[in-house]
Amino acid sequence: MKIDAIVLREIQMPLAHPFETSFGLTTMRRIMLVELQAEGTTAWGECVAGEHPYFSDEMIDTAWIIAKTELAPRLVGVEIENGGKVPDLLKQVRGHRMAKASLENAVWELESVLRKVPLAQLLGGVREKIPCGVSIGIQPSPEKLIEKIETELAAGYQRIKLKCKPGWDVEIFEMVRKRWPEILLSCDANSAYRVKDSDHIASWDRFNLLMIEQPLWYDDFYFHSKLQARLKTRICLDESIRNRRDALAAIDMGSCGIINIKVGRVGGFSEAIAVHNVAAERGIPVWCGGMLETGIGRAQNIALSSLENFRLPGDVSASKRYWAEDIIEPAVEVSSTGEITVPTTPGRGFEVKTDLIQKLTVREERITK
Ligand code: OSB
Ligand code: MG
Repeated sequence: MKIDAIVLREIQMPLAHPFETSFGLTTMRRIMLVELQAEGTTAWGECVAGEHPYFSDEMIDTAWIIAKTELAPRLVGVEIENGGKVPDLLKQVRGHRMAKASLENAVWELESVLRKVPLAQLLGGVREKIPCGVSIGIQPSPEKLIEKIETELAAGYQRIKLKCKPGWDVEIFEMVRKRWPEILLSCDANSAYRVKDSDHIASWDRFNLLMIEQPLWYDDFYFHSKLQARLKTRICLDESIRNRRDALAAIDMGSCGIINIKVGRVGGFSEAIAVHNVAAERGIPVWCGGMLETGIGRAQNIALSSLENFRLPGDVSASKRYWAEDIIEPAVEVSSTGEITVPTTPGRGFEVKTDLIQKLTVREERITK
């Protein structure tokens, strides 16, 4: 495969519902899309870097400059055998995993189109349907949270994840468990706690949570292993896991019992598959995280979630939870049993609405040889 041109685009889209985490509130998304023009066809990638370097040290503007000046020039005009060869072409650049993933994933998509196989199959997927959960942001009031949960459960979602932080935790879990003693429930702190909060976090065992996601520092394994030793509830690591070696270290140290895989956070499909495999070998289940993606990233998350060891409901949910109008068609829909059907047509399995993308574009750059 030879890429003729790579087009970077920044689109801006308001979220249908503002999303609040322990690190801040998002109302408007600025998203870098990557379009590959190659072999008479096109393929797309989405960069999950945020508007600010709060979730990770990347943000859309760093991803843009790195993609433009360092990554895209290493891919344009060279013969690329398949998506799995991309990490090697980009390895001289350290870090910038979200920027790398947007390009690598587009190459996998291109390969799936040219070979006329579904992207899920190319990645090694085996599931026809994937189980879906939702991530519910911190709400203006407990009452609003209850309403949200009611809506999502009625829609069929199989697992409710509550964003939490000091001051929005035990009282909230208490209230939710009183109302729904049996549902699959988890929480995600996005690193809002410290070692001194260990007793407090240990008291959450009584809520029978499926997992506690990333309670401590975003770059830590050691203190998570000390905390995990005190808990019955499994810790799930998100931010801390950057690659396969991190997954191995975290599992061997007992830092977690579950791993959230975000393909952008680990630098692309190749590394995501490697994390998936090493977790599978050690009996650690994984699930697919979300980063408020448009349909392009969402479709790629669905494909990834079809791999065998994605055993728990992911944060991959319906387009309408995020966007008034998604940039793919059909929009991603979730069945009344809380599942998404994995497409069986070649490529990503959803059409990209190029006219809509053009309307949403605020900057554009074309990289050729
Ligand atoms: O930690 O999983 C996270 C969104 C932005 C940044 C970090 C996270 C999230 C989510 C949203 O939880 C998941 C989704 O896309 O619905
Ligand atoms: Mg998380």
